[in-house]
Amino acid sequence: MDTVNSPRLPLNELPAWKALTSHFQSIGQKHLREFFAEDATRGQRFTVEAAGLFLDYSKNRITDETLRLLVSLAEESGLRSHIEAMFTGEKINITEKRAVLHVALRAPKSEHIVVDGEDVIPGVHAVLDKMASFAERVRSGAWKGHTGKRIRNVVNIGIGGSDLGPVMAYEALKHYSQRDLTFRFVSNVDGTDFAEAVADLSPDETLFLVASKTFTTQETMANAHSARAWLLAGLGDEMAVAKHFVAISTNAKLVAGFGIDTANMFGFWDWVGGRYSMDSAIGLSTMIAIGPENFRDLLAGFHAMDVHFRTAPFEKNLPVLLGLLTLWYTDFFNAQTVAVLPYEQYLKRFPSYLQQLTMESNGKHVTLDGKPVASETSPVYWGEPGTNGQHSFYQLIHQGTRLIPCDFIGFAKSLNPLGRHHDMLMANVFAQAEALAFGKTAEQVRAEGTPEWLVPHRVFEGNRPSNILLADTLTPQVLGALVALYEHSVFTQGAIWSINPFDQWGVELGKALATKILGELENESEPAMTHDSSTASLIRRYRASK
Ligand code: G6Q
Repeated sequence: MDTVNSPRLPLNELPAWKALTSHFQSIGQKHLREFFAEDATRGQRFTVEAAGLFLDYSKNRITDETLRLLVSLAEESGLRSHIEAMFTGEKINITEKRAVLHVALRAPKSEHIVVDGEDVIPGVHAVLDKMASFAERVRSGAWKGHTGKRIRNVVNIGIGGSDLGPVMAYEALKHYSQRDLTFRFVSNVDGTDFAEAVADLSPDETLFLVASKTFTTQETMANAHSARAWLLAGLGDEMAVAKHFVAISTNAKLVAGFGIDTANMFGFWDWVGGRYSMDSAIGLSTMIAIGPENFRDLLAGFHAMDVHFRTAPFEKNLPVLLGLLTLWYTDFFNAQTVAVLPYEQYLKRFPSYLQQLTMESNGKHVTLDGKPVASETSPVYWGEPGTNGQHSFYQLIHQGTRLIPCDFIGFAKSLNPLGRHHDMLMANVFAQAEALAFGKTAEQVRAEGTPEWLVPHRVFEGNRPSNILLADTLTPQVLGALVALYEHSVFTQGAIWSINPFDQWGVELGKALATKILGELENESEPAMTHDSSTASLIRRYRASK
């Protein structure tokens, strides 16, 4: 509790912040064309490589001095001690009084991390071993359903952190998945999600993984009960539940209450936040899909980035640099969003995954000591896989009025080599980043013979920053490193903003109101309501027409 709570000057009173403010006045408007013209080695110098990921950050509106000041800001904010506090199990999630130890989920057996007097590492490996033996039984067909048939379909029921990681990882690593198994992910309380997920499945070949840390989440419990009813309607025997349902949870009592044999429960701990849990038992669907060995490679990738984050000097530290660059645009250029643009079809759900990781973590308006923040916090993250976005929203990134820093993600090799496709894909990554940075001047447009009236429309101002992340191939290991990179970039920003990236009080109010309103929607007689006039009349209108 002490490290993150130790008194610190407000962000905008730190010497490095003040220095950055005046530094911004001098270079904020300078064009990337000038930066590159002044230094022929910029494209080689502003790069960093770790855990199988290469980052070219040269197309950012920065100088060596910017980097020096940003690194000083990280130092003055106590980032170094925050990192140590996380890795050593201090209760840095102060509003929930919890340690934050997703890094323990991928630590080797030889490590020791003690929380409340107990080394957590043996427990982590015990769960991984239990997951592995279960996953192998499902994959081999040794695990049989109630009627003796092998499992063909795996349906993960969970929401938020208990859904977005598993579905992203399944899609990202589909190339490595066992193809005679079908995977579905049900999250939304909208009954359509469940109905469509099981429409073509047979209950006797279907295994449900109910993924819920608390086992109280309204959406997940509603879907789990509907799944139970669907299974029983098909198989007609309560005993079937034990063969077709397993739970991933920290709440053994409620799991047993649901009728799931707690021998088939995979546990985790209160120090794993939902959005940081895809490498815990919440990743059981991933492990069944890709197999235990590939899952261990995924963990190894996470761990490699963890070690880098903890030990590399800040100026060579990939997550620290990524976090600092994001903060530079958010707080000094007033950029409101970041576009994440994976040029890899398998990463199609990566932007949605990142939305939760970044925005639920750093979308905060008060500091750790409860005071209003001194600057903007998390930008909005969004994106689509390339090249699709190019034919839709890239227009705004190139010629709109907003500054949108972009993270491009690409791979040297395709998992599905097909003629010229991969060269075409990667040519687009490099071309987009080049076009964004350098644009096209009016003189260049005129020189092409463009009539004068059309010239303004065809000018690209350029000076739009981007990062390019490259890796060799999308392997489980690389995916682990990529996710850990963003986790620690979020951590870096949170530490500097002096906010708590590990709570999510902002999701509470809507949940509480929905519980109250649900009663009013289902009430037989007209309920007495205390809502504002808009909410009350919407409820009346719905009641009348439902
Ligand atoms: C993530 C959040 C949230 C959580 C879901 C599901 O960091 O805490 O998205 O993962 O609300 O919670 P359960 O796993 O408890 O069902």
